[in-house]
Amino acid sequence: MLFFSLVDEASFVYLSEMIQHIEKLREREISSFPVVLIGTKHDLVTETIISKEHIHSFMARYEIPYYFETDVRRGTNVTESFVKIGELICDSTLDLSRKQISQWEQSKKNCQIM
Ligand SMILES: Nc1nc2c(ncn2[C@@H]2O[C@H](COP(=O)(O)OP(=O)(O)O)[C@@H](O)[C@H]2O)c(=O)[nH]1
Ligand SMILES: [Mg+2]
Repeated sequence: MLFFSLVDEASFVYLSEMIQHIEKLREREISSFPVVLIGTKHDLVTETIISKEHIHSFMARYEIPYYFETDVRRGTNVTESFVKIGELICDSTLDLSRKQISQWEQSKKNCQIM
């Protein structure tokens, strides 16, 4: 889960550094590495500090399909964010086990019985 504060531009800038760690994991062929982007403290936003365009271009650049704006005072989108990352983790675990099964099936074909 990648968090930044909607009222702190530096926290959004820092995401570009953080995402590099995820990019390294993605290079290891973990195709569906689960990531959810979260803008926190939505209730404190009085003026736009981080524009929607910046958020969307970050998501597009790093292929992050899910974004939530949370407000812990009201509890807005808190459960939703955790449910979504949970779903993505389940999906990617299933993907990985399917991949492993198919690799195993492949390797069986190369098996020679002497
Ligand atoms: N109003 C409001 N305050 C928040 C929210 N999230 C965190 N805070 C407050 O911000 C302060 C720091 O909280 P923390 O969870 O460490 O968030 P961080 O600032 O992102 O590190 C605490 O006083 C929290 O009560 C939010 O969504 N809305
Ligand atoms: Mg803190």
